[in-house]
Amino acid sequence: MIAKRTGRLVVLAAGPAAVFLTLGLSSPALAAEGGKAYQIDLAQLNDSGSRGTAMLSIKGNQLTVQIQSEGMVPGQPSAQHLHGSTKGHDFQCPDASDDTNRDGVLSNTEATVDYGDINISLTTSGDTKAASGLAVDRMPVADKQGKLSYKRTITVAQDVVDHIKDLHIVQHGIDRNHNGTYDVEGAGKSELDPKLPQEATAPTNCGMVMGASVGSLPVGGVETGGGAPESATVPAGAALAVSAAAAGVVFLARRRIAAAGGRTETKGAAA
Ligand SMILES: [Cu+2]
Repeated sequence: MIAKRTGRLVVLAAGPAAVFLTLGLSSPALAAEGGKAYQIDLAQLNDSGSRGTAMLSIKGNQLTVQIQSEGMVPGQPSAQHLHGSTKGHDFQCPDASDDTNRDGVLSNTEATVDYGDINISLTTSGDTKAASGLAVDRMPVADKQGKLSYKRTITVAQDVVDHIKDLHIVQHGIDRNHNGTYDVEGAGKSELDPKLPQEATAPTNCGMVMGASVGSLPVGGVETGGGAPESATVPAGAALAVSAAAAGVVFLARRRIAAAGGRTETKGAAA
């Protein structure tokens, strides 16, 4: 029975790892160093067409945020934040039904009902306080292809470490009228700051820590084929704490795959 369960874990782990390889995010081989890593898939809001993958890696009180997204507005800065609560409130990513005034644009204010207030502003430099949420001069800019890459390590408070799985990444900035820039013709002024177009502050994507709501499977950094993060969590401590026997089975199962070209493991994986 253990073999069956192991098979599933191996299958589950293949997806996220593949995504990371595709997007080129470096995997933080944190397992051996006592850290944790959490993957986030960013899904579009406002029919923006943007998508991406992110990873939150924690070691002590150092949080490294990596984001790779595409389908962003080319050449424009994207305000981006960790939204949510570290006090136990369960926020989540919104959907189109949160456009409560039915104007066709999901504004930040409307979406906040679901994804919560800004907890950390993911700026490129300077402070990361919530108050810097609209510091667009310190936000990453998408390239001509609409791709955005971000990586920064910041020191966070213990409540963030403890509740990292309760936070979500949100990137902002849409191009409603498809003219390649943020302007008021697209969707009027922002409800947050009338000096900014709504297009600059409306959310373009959102992502929650994968598996956070269902309890993460501590697959652990055991022979993960390059150390890419498994499903949601790669808790090093847990990897060691999870029965060494189970970890051994994962290891052995994978060796068996390698040895038998997958044939031996097929039965377990399909069960
Ligand atoms: Cu935000």
